[in-house]
Amino acid sequence: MSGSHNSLVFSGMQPTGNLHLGNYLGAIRNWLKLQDQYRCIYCVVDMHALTVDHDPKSLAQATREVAAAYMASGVDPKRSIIFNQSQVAAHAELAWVLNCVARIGWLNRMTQFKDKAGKNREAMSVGLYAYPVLMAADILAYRATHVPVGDDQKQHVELARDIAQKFNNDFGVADFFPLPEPIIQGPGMRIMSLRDGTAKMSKSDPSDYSRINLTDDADAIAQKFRKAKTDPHPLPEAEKELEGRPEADNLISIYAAFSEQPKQAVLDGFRGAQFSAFKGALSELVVSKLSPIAAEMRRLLADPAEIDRLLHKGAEEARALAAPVIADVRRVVGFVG
Ligand code: AQP
Repeated sequence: MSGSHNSLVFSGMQPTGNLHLGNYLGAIRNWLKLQDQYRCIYCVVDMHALTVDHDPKSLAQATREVAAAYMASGVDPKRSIIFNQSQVAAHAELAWVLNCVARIGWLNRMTQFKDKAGKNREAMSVGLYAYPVLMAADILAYRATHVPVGDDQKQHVELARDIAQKFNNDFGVADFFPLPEPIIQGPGMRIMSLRDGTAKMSKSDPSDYSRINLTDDADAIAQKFRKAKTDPHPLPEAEKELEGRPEADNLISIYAAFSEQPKQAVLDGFRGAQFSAFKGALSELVVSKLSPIAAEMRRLLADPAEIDRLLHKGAEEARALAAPVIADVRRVVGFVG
């Protein structure tokens, strides 16, 4: 923990549709146990969803789906704060101040922007470029100390630390913001696409066969694993031999993550097996873990008014926590009133 700040966990997910296995293993699943140790805030970051083309007609439903996925996976709205970002103005207000602290050179190093923009950099929104600053504001508005994320978001949490440090230095307010630490756990840190073992599994991949969605039924899951890209060799005996075989490594990692055992233990059980046999076992395991979550999501989504009520209540709690921090920021930077 940094400085004298109380431990507090913040994390979020964008309502950009198609929540998948990577989001679950890399993020949500790790959030659950943190509820036993910390005060936790789990946000649906709908303002981040505006950074790429989005359909206003589906944003509300996508927001409710993410909230339902949190709760169906075991995030408890009685213990943790669940809300959607746009209901709490502190995020946007602090993001502006932090935009004036962060340096362009720092943002230029962000690999997620480079990946998402590709060759189309000039045509991207300013919001996509500044996305990591809004993420820093999400975290710092609550003086959060710990941020559980997948491996792909580690660089953004490190940027949030740099921004916090520079704010503290620039304004001569040592320890004003804690330096948040990423929490990245387990073999599910970075799940790759089922079509290409070198690209991460992503909500926005145009191919639905690249990912297992949390709401996929048993048939869809089995079919996607059957069609998942592999190589012509049988499964190896030792973990080291997975090097250079990204697709095999990914499928073994998914099995390891869901069965909560090391990759070597999975290989011990399947050494020398053909992929077809392994994929059958993998489908069964994943279906057994995801189908209760999908069923609970469907139950919750049947009552959207109740989800909205919970998000409202969470937003009220979040506003109350952020209010003193924003008041302090206003004073420190010299705003009147
Ligand atoms: N493939 C992944 N493996 C492990 N963790 C992952 N996460 C995302 N993809 C993987 C983790 O999920 C959390 C929420 O991510 P997000 O919604 O903020 O967006 P993202 O990281 O950009 O995820 P996607 O799925 O790739 O979404 P799109 O396609 O909309 O950009 C984060 O903790 C992330 O680490």
